[in-house]
Amino acid sequence: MIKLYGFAVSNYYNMVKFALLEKGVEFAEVAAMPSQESDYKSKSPMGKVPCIETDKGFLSETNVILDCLEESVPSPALLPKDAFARAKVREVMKVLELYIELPARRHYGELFFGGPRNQAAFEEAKPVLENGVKALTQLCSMKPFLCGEFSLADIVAAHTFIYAAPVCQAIYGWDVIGAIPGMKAAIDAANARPAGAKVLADQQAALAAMQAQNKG
Ligand SMILES: N[C@@H](CCC(=O)N[C@@H](CS)C(=O)NCC(=O)O)C(=O)O
Repeated sequence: MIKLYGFAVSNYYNMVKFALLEKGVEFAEVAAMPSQESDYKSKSPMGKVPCIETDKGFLSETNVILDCLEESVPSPALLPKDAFARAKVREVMKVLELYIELPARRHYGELFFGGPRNQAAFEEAKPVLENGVKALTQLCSMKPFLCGEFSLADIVAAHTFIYAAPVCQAIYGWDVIGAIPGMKAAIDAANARPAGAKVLADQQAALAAMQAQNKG
């Protein structure tokens, strides 16, 4: 049985969990935090969350894990059959990661962990995010999901904006989801799926527990 290592506050972890649930794959969740200790790095070489353990070994990097799942469990499909259409979904996933997730993540310390204002990030991240928003507006049909049928792009979007949206609101006073026509409805529809709702409920419970622990 596949083991999924990580924790339910991690948005990358939740992308993999969402895909596993959508595909009806049996898996076990193994609690793990990012770590530079050699034991964890023997499983996930960059020390990041998530990684999975399969009967063939460990695998890290979320988009790689998602691709491996899609190839090893093709049904129900989370990518279109046509090669070009598949690539278009991956193009959207790449934009979400490089130009929404990563610049927004530069503010996580300030927003979620009480760190100081990252002035360099404040100036540098916004233009990257704005370009990302334009690219997504251009690329996504939103009919009704990002690339038409429900796909990995919707899973990645739901769990990218889950933290990028509060970051943009708090740091820039900017409704980043509202800036992309159709994005809110597509994310709401993804989160309303049984798999999406389960992942979101677990994420919210884990986040509340983490916040309570940090206060106490
Ligand atoms: N490129 C990695 C990024 C995963 C990632 O950044 N995970 C976070 C938790 S949400 C983490 O492990 N952070 C600790 C670190 O960056 O050292 C992936 O796609 O899986």
